[in-house]
Amino acid sequence: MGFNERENAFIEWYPRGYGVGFKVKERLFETQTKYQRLELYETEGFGKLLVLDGTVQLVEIGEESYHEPLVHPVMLAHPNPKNVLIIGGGDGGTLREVLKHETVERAVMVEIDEMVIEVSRLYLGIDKGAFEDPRAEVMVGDGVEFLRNTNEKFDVIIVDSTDPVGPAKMLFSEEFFKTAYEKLNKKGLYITQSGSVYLFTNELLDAYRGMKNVFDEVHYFSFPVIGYASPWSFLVGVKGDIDFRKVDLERAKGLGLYYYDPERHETLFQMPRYVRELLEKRA
Ligand code: AG3
Repeated sequence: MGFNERENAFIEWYPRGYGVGFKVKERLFETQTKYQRLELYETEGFGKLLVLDGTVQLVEIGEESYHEPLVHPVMLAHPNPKNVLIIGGGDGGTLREVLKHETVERAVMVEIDEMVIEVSRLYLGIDKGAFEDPRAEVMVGDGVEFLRNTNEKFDVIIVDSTDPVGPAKMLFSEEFFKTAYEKLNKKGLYITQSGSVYLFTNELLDAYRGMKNVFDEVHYFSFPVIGYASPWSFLVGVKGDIDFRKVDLERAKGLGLYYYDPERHETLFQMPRYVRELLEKRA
């Protein structure tokens, strides 16, 4: 797991020996935070690489292939998202994309690991000033606790966590989905990344079933993400009367999108046949 001296590459090993790697130009640094091992590299062809506990969080060149599908489909399907909550997302990429929406009055981000915010702010800069935006409120804390205790309600809740295994597991539990449902306004959308379609299929199906038990409607989609074992899956929970299959193309103008194409929103829902069959079975 991790940096490979012989290859001069960082390689993330997924289950069944499936690897995703990047040739490294420079090892920028490595530290053990209160919660996890954090590594930062300069890669040969994809800019900086951020790694947490041996798993690729993002590569600088291509990170939008994750942040765009995580943020814009829900933001554009919601009729008027004003109050947005982000759980995780310490690098600031999700916050940056959320704040592109003019409807947003307040975006709260709750990240458990202060070091991720610090390191990203200082050495990565993909937040592009989002942390300083007056509409942003950045908090360090446990997202599960925060959501349980807040009196606030949100239009959109975005979970930008690590994998559905290990420390973030709680974020994929039915109990947590229930809390999230309660803390959404009458009409609201919830989205979570839910792992590699091929390599975390069971975790994905478990999360899908949990969400099905809680939300009024659940949608699955996947997207080819640069840096992860693609395709990557996302799950959307709907509360109230919102059609996630339709997005507002007017509001999509001016977002400067590169990967997610709102004019082809329906293509998000393509999936391998066996995944459709499994999801139908779990429903
Ligand atoms: N959030 C982590 C997605 C999970 C990646 N998993 C993996 N490589 N095994 C990304 C943080 C970016 N804001």
